Amino acid sequence: MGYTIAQKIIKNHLVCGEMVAGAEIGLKIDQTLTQDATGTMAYLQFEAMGIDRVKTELSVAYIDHNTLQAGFENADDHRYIQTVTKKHGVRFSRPGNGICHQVHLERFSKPGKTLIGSDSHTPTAGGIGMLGMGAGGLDVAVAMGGGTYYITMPKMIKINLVGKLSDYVGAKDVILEVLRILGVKGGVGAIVEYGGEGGKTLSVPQRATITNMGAELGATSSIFPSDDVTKAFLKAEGREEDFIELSSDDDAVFDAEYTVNLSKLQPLAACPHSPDNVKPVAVLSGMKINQVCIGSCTNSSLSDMLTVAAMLKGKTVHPSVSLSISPGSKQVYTMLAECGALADLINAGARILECACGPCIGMGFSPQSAGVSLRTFNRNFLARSGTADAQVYLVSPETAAASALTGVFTDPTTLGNAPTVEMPTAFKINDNLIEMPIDAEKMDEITVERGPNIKPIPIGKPPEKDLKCELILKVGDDITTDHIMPAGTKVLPYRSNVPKLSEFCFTVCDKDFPQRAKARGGGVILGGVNYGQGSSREHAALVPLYLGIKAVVAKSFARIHVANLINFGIVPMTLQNPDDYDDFAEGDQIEIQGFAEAVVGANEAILVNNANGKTAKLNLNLSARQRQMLLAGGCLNYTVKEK
Ligand code: MIC
Ligand code: SF4
Repeated sequence: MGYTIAQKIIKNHLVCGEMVAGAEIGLKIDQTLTQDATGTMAYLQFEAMGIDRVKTELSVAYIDHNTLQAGFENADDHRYIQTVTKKHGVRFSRPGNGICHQVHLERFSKPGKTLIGSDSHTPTAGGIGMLGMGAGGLDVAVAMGGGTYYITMPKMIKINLVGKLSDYVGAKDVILEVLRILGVKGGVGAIVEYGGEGGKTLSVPQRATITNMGAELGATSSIFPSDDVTKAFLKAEGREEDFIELSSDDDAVFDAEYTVNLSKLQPLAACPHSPDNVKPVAVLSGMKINQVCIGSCTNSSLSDMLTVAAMLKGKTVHPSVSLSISPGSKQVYTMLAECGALADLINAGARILECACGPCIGMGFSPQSAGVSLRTFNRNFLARSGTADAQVYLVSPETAAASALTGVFTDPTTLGNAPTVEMPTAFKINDNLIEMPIDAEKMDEITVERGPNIKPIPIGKPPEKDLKCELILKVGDDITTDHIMPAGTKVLPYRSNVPKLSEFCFTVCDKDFPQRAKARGGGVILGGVNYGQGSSREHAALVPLYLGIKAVVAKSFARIHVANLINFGIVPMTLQNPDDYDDFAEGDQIEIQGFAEAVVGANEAILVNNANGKTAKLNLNLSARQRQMLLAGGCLNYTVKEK
């Protein structure tokens, strides 16, 4: 039996475990990346492990999320990351160099290699045939120290692309179509491989748009073959030597296969408040809009920007629309400026932002009250934009530009022929904003600078025998990490200050949650299906830990979040019978009988509702390693103990 692309990479990096879907496997990680909103924690954890130098082939720290700097906090964190990385052997991408995934794709990603990043959109690198996975900061810290990265061996899903994209239909429409078919849970426990004749017609940045949003499918990763298109991209980036050819074997076996006909695709939009709530732009056409934002790690490549510039050239953004544009990297920005396209954007009335995440993570540019915002981003979760009642739609750059000009939802295919935008044969290469680390023998010369915003990390405790507490919060299906630990301008500056951050925990769902949890000394949270989807932010586990949460009981969990819960010693249990969910209400006094035993080895425990006498069977299917970690009170305790 042959192998899929991902199976080949996994096989080459397998440290332990069997390559059988559902089994835990350990992988050697070649490269890591961090961004600033998760990086501070990751490097604090790396320091706590007491390892001098990173042991990966390459580790890069990016500054791209917390760039508004409305107080000293972000600047302090940036300085901390800059100094700690210089000391320990990590390259530092300075603020102004661009969004981690875009820069990594341009300058560092390599087909056939493994990459983990403390950001859920790390599978962007799959566009170049690299196995990129999002992970919690602690897992990245362990990998930087040369430790193994553990995942559940994924199933393999194949998406056959046939045909060719029509004018004004973009890569974003491809992934929105896949989201329409599979939904936000459709990729859980799987790696999505794209292929077919249609795939060959897509450029690396287009492929990266598609693999980037595999995160929204809940997939472990997404990947394209490495072929002539990949080679041309690497050559244009001056890195032809990084090319290797990579494709799946003819007799590779997939667990599921789907076909998407690119020729038949039309412009699509993900409607509020979920990336899989997809409709054709044509049916929304005419709806009044207030804001358009173009950029983010999904759609900020040079070709995206040039397409938008060509569509706006000589025209003016509609008076009722505010348009923001954030190019993905310094490379994109410089090339836009040098060819004059930046002037076309400015002239048309676009508000040009720095090359960073910006509005995507609620860092400014929040829409007006109840405003309709069209964004080329990847997430439209409730309140992520910073405006609680905003209506955010995810669209392609083509739909965004067309609508920015008319002031209403506009199907760009009604505009006639699209401008032709060619990928350059040579990108402008200048890595002057990537700082190299100091040589190992000189590392003592570096003093790591820590601002007052950096507070100690909460540490978990081993589980109690029988847990007796309150059901402190009950939430529904598809709870995202943006519900658990919101981002945005007011909250993000505190990513290294858990006590302060805790004031915002779950406030999107229940503004009294933090006070209640503190007053009661914590308790248990009850969730629905796909609990914790979205971001890799480990703060969605760390902060509940700080507030005294001992366990989360849910119908099912999202991959990165469940790993983060275990890393911080919060026990993730599933309801054996999902219908039992209805027998429990917020505020009920509950017991989990056999709590510690379930962690030690029994796969089951009993949840008892002391308010109405009802019971529910709970499951805890974990690997031996995960059990040890929970018994130690989390990964940090466990790693230190193992050393
Ligand atoms: C996001 O898009 O939600 C983020 C911000 O990039 C997160 C990381 C974070 O919360 O810092 C992600 O995707 O993992
Ligand atoms: Fe940044 Fe948005 Fe991409 Fe997250 S999804 S890395 S916030 S641009």
